[in-house]
Amino acid sequence: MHRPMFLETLRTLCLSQAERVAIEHIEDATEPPRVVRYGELEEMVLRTMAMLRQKGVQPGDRVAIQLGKGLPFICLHLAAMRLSAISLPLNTAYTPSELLYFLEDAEARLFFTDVLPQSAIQDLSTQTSCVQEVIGLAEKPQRAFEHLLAPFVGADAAAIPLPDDPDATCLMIYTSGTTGRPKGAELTHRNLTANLNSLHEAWEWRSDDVLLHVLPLFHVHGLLVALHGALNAGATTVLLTRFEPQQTLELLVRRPCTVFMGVPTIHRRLVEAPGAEHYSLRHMRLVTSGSDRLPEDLFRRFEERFGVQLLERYGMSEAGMILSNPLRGERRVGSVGLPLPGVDVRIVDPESGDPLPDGRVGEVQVRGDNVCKGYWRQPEKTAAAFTPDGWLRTGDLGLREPDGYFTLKGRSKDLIISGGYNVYPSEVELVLNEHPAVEASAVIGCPDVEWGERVVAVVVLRTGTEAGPDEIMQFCRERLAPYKTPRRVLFAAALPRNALGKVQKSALRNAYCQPASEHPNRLS
Ligand code: MCA
Repeated sequence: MHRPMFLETLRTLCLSQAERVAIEHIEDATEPPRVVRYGELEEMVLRTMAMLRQKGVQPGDRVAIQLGKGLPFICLHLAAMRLSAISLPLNTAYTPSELLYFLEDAEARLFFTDVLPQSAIQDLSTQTSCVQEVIGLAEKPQRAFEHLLAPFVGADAAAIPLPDDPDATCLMIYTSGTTGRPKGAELTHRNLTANLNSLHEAWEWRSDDVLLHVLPLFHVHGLLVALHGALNAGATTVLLTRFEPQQTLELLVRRPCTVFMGVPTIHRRLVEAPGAEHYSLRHMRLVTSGSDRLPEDLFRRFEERFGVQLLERYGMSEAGMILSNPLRGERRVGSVGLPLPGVDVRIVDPESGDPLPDGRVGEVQVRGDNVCKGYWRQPEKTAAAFTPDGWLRTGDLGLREPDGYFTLKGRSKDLIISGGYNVYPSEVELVLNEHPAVEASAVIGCPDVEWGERVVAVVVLRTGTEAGPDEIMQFCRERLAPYKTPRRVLFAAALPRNALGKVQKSALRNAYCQPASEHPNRLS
């Protein structure tokens, strides 16, 4: 039986339900939303394809997209994939030096940005050798994009066949690791489609669903789970440019919406929003939580306040969604649920690699058509990420209950999750160590009610040098996106190390993760 890939499903929907609303983009609460029907979306994607082709995009080329939420992002992303090129979404918070790394590493051919001002675009253009054109849309992105598309008609691109190789890379998502710089996870048409099919079945997506979308589009959560999920079902996405709790509650109730997806920080802000007690979300079909552990108190408070139970699920950029609590059936607090349809999950002994019996904690490993094919131009890191028999090592620790539910129990990788964003300590330490006064540094995550964890740096200064926490934070801020920048910098005479010289992060967390008032800034 022919099972269509995502782009084919979407094109069919665009033609068969041209009048249904695909996107309602709310940029400014005081203005009416920009409504795009499925037929119009197809037309815009075709014109974007024609524009990209005219700019020389060939199959396999990387098209970097650093745009805020809106139609330009969606059209460029879908059009690049339709041309068998590779969509490369980039976080809008990246600093120019971070950006340069991604563009060079991916060897992006085109770079669309509404973040960088014209002067920075000029600097960047001279610094990269691979990017053939930087297209700046900073001034009124929507209008600038329409202007860019004006000369093109969709009919010219309609004849371009859909990508025919399901195993070709169509999307690259950068993720970091415990060592070195971020690497691009290569996702294929098959990966995206497998994940959508799993979620369609597990969450019972419907064409009359209305999704309120408040997440960034440049991550798997906002892009593949939320946006693609809704498009793949022919549903309507109400796209909010920025998450704002009051506006979100208002829209969930008044629009009304049936589906909402968030990270724990977002759900907490909803529960704690002034006037939240006046809102009931009982009409909602599905409210999910992911990207970070859902604290038990939040699970309970959300249900008490809004009359609907959060559905916690677990995934990662390399594999999309892996485990989910059931839509119907027990949503077990503290558990990430059951393997999604078509996804195999096992727990193994991290040392021996042997599968472990139920109830024992080990590494969570995943296999299925959802799992990416590896990291862009990094065969060694790709090999290290998979077991010899083809399972992806997630680096997360967990156990399986006898009835099949999985519970996460920590991480074997050095990773901080703040507000649903992954922060890799090694990346922050590399920057800290560039500061002339820094002899050594270690970055840890300290528990935080609002953000899950906060980034804290412990720094050893070179003898005879002086630097205060503000100076060091500023140094980081200039080189790292704000969410990676340490919120606190503490000083130590030395870092605790094991016999092999490895910094003992757990000792640091025990020593330093305490309320700010209990810490002097310099410890000896
Ligand atoms: C913003 N800031 C942050 C974060 N977000 N700092 C640490 N961690 C963060 N996550 C900074 C801002 O730059 C600002 O810094 C200050 O915090 C206050 O910003 P605020 O306005 O309160 O934040 P916000 O803009 O409202 O953002 C909070 C947020 C956002 C809505 C929770 O972080 C968010 O959308 N998170 C979701 C991330 C996500 O989608 N993750 C999925 C990836 P300053 O004032 O100093 O400039 S993981 C994934 O995709 C996997 C596959 C999965 O399973 O889902």
